[in-house]
Amino acid sequence: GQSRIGVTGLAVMGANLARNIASRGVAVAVHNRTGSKTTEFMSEFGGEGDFTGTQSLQEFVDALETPRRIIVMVKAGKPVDSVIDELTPLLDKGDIIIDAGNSHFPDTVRRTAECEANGIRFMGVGVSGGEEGALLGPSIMPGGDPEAYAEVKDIFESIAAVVDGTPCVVHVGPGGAGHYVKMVHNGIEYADMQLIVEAYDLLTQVAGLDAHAIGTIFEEWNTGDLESFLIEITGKVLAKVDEKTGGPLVDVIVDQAGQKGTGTWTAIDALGLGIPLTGITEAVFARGLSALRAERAAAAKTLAGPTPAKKADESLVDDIRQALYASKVVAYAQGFAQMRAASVQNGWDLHLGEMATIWRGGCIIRAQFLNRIRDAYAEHPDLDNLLMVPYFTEAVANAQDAWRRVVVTATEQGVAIPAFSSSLSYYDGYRRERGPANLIQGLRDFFGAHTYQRVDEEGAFHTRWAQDGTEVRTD
Ligand code: NBP
Repeated sequence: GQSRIGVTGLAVMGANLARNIASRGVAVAVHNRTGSKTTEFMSEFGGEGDFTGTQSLQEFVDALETPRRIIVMVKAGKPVDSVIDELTPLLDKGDIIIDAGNSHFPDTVRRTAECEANGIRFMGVGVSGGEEGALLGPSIMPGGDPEAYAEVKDIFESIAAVVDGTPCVVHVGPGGAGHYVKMVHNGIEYADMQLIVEAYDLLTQVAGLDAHAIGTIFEEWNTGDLESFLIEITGKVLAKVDEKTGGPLVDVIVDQAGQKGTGTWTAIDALGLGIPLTGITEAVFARGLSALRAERAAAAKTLAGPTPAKKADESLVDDIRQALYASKVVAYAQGFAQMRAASVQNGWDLHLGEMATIWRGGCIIRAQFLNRIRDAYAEHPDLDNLLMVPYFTEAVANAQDAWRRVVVTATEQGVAIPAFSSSLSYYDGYRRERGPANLIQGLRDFFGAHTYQRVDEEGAFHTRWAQDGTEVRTD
């Protein structure tokens, strides 16, 4: 018989996704540009389920029942366009192409329109969880035509991670919404990791602890509010003993972070939307700074820091935990505010509580904490900012003294904490009814006649700074 779904692109993600689908009793046709990979896949995994290995795209397309459901899991960027171009002439109206890679959402918007013009339904689907997630249960963020989604919903729900009986997949919204949400997920992952490494840095530089001791602290933190996959694996990475030196492995890993660009996309998008996204953006900048390794080596010999101060006291470790939690709340509040703004701008009608729900399992940012976010949106679907629900308002209020002490200590001791401190600045800026931008408006009016509004009168005003200094109405 014919296969219900096809997967083209059999690198680690595509192969594991195909195996996950087949493990649910679904017949899967598989294909890869380099045919030998398909042959290898079939000899290694062909016995696991109802697979049909195909060598040409024509053979692949012919192996599928209609409407055809085709998952494309190739390298993001040009390869996705190439595959769509090659598939298009072989497909019938109503067939569905599902791009499950990490595509940039504007590309998804464009591809959706291009495919639609050819009568093909296109879906951009975010898949998180790395190779293990793809095989055993990822978090899936499908975007695109809801009727197309209905054709694959049962398959997606059967392969996704499950938390408390709920699969970690929901139709996110039309067009580029799925890849957008995946992008913000990845951005939040950047912020989470940056907060973790700032805590690690303080525990090393200020508290004077070694990697193994810090690993134990993270293990303990993973039993409380911070419980999450990333905190859990931080404990494991810090505990790892290097086979060559016998010391902690982290101590011999080069301090230069890689990146594939999704954090940068998230930050750029936030700038375009005008949404303050300090946690994620500082995390991207911190990776950039880490990459300037040669410059840092020179600067370390040249630029002065503070004279090393007093020893840290006992309470520092718990202060850092609280600073990490409060900063994390801010990073998520910002990321969710960004999704809300994008939803309004694009008419996506994103249900933010559902995003928290499908991120509870399968993905890299999975955490207990997401249950709280889910509850917040269940009660207040139109919430402007997560900081405003009682649970988070109180959590940050309780943590703020510790948070401020940590920022002061780090600053005094010369330890860089861009995410901790910018999150605190965001918090302090957000809770101000009247900020200092009145002066910005005064300056803009001075040099550019950009006008200002008054607190005591409607309308737009300009002061004739260079002339007689009088104020005029300009509206
Ligand atoms: P890669 O991103 O390494 O892509 C390799 C696949 O793309 C191979 O099947 C390759 O075929 C195919 N391909 C390329 Br390259 N150019 C092609 C072209 N012009 N036409 C057709 N096929 C082409 O694979 P991956 O690591 O499995 O990731 C797949 C997607 O999933 C990416 O978008 C990635 O960002 C995303 N993702 C990855 C992870 C992860 O943990 N790795 C997690 C979440 C999402 P070939 O064998 O013929 O070269």
